[in-house]
Amino acid sequence: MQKNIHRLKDYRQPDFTVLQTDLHFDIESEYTTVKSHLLVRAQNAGVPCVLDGSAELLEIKLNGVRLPENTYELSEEKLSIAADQIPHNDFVLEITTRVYPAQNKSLMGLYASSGNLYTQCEPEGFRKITYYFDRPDVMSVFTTTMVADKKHYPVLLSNGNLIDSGSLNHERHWVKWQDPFAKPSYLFALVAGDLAVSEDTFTTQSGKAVALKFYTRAEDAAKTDFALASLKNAMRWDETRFGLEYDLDIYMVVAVGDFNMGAMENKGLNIFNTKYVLADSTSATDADFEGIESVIGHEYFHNWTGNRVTCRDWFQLSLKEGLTVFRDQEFSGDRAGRAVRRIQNVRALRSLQFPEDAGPTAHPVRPASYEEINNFYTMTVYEKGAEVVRLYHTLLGEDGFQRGMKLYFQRYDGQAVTCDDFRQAMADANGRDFSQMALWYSQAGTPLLEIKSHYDAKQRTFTLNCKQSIPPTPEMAEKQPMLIPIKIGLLSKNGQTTSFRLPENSHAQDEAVLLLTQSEQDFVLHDVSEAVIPSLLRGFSAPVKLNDERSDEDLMLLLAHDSDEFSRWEAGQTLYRRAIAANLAALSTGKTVPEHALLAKAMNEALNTDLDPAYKALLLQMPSEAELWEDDIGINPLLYVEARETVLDGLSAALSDTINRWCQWCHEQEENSQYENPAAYHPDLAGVRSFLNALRQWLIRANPDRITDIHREYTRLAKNMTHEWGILHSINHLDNANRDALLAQFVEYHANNALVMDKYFSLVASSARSDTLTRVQAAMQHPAFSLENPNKVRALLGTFSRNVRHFHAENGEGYAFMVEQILRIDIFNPQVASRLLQAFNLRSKLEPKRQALMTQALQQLQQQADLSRDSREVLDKILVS
Ligand code: B3K
Ligand code: ZN
Repeated sequence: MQKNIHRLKDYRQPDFTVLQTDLHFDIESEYTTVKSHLLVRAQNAGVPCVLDGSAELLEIKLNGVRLPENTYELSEEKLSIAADQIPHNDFVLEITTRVYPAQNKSLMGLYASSGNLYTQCEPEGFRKITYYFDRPDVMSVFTTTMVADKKHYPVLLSNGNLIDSGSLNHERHWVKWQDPFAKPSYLFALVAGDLAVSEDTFTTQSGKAVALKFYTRAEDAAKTDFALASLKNAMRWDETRFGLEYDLDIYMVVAVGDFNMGAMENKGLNIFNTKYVLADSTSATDADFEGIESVIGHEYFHNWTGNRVTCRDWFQLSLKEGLTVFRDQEFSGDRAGRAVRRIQNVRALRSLQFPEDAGPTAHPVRPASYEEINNFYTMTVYEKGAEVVRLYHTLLGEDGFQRGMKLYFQRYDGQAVTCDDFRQAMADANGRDFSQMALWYSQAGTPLLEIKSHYDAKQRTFTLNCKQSIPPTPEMAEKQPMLIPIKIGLLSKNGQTTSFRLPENSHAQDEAVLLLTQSEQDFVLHDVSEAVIPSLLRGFSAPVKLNDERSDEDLMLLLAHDSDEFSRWEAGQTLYRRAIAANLAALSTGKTVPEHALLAKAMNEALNTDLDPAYKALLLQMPSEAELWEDDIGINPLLYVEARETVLDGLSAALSDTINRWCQWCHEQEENSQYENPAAYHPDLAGVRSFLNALRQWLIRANPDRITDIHREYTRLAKNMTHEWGILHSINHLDNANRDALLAQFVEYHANNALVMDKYFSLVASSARSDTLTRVQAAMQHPAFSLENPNKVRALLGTFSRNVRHFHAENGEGYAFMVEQILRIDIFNPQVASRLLQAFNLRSKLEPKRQALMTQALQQLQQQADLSRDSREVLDKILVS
């Protein structure tokens, strides 16, 4: 296949715009006929009219006249009408296509799931439905008429407001929807089927009543309460924090079990993966509830950041995604536990985005080129993009940031714009020069920050010497220094906050944001009364790696006393990292691993405090293997597993009494809680349960024979999925009949609940047991498993590919197995296949033997002549790395 690379620098304004789009869907059981009526305006004279599309074309008319076949060309992905056919004035194009939703397993365009029809158009799904200028800078108002069988498709939905409906005859009915807001085709949506609705209303701050409607299968309707409440919270929050109000009379959410990602922000008609809508505490964990709140918020916030102001082209994807992730993170933080949420976000960034930024598919927040845009819905565009938005917030403060947002909406409402426009609005609203911020959008790779400090007792100054470097990435070797805000504080040797004075100020302060703009800079803090310990990069004030020279003792002091909760937690993480590195060094040279008694003592003290239990749960989480090896080469992944596990073994044995005591405490908190139903989701009890689940892991590690108690506990607590999950997770690695019995019981009980079965599949795939691959293969035969369902694939195969021990098995069977599955999936769902393929990103950094095995497995894919563009792009990058 010939490579078709799209480049940011080649952007050109569209040759045609659409003034009005009227769509007509005639839904039959086997196929749907789509008639599109477009009022088109040429922007440039004398050019052919090129539309994107790949659907079966039945007819094309221009100004009411059928176009003869010799006046247009139809290729695999385009329809091009000859320039001499294009009238001078606005003209009408009528295009008729036929699509086959039941055969569409890519879950892009119009597809069927359990007999109902759904669409997914972002980024380029609309072209699978009809021929169109399928690019985000072509914005049009849409009407959508749908005609379908009354019995099979009683519910017919599209964007905007329902303006008309009627009966055609006994069997068929029709509806007409109108969306008053101009939008790009990627925000189009349609749903047709037999669905139940759960309703509520929301009154906006200006007093407008908005109908909220959640559509699900009838048997799931009772599980939408939490999502509905989350939506109302999100709507209120956006009014209060950002002054943004909803703009239509109706907001619909439709839940579907077959969906490629989490959810989709189509104007007025969000389509959601069931995972982010349906929940009750017997089937969803507290973390699932929190996921629902954040995704419901995310899609709602897109209504302004994405829909009202959209992207000029797909290179600007982070304009809407980074900003909207920032907004959903702030929403979750304001709802409950700011520090805990921040740490969770940083953990995800480090274990998923940092490795991406250090691997073969590394790309800037605004990519410079792509072959398949679906490959760029990444942790970099989303999560690093959100960190970049957070930088403005750190630099400007809440008020300055909000001034920037206000100007952004004033300037660009109803337009398709770029990341530069956003940056300019932030700068102009605050009279700042943010030109250096452009580098955060154009340079890939995680900056490395090195900080050394020095106290001068005579001068009473404390100097921080800061250096930055940005590693080379596949598309860019040389990098320029970026603007890095470093938030700092100082602690005395007994853990007290110590104030200081910045040279430009006359007053003392406890905290400051230092702006590093060059490769190396000294920051001198004055009036520092004693030799202090710096608390660095507070709140994770920039997405960088910090290489610091602070001693273990200093970090232990920070772990005990730092008033910044992020930095306090981070001190523990750095200590873990050092301990694991020490074990790795010992294991690689055949020595006994060290004891880490001081670390055990420090952790023990940190746990025996009155810190928030959710926070303590995070103290117990060690950095993942992916975080540990990302800068190494010649990696033997199993050694990292062992190094990490031996640290855990040592600590869990040393802390056994403390762990037991806190387990007991957690149980009491729940039993004595004020809630009528403590098993339900309550943010404070969720914190207690997350602590308990983290403790359970340590407990079973130190005392595997406690599985009998655990079994009893399971029977008592099985009415709450967070407990069920935590218990199963803690014993999932044991080669023990009890474990098998519990897992079997779990499957039997939940066999009919697709979302809970996903949990089962991920337990099977994440186990450390030696028979894991065999069990994964067996699970693929389970009636609840299907390669065509992305949730199932992610739960079983996605989880397996992150199971370091088994994916990287020494004989290469993990690699071979995954390649075999990717080959099968790629045929019908390239998006899911290419996502799985990214598990192989480590190839060039592996030690020679594993590298050879991985390469050999990947060659099988390379030989596949009709591999999808999605997988081919990723594969090529992995193989040249
Ligand atoms: N905007 C969609 C993502 C579409 C992904 C297409 N591969 C969901 C979101 O970010 O809200
Ligand atoms: Zn989004």
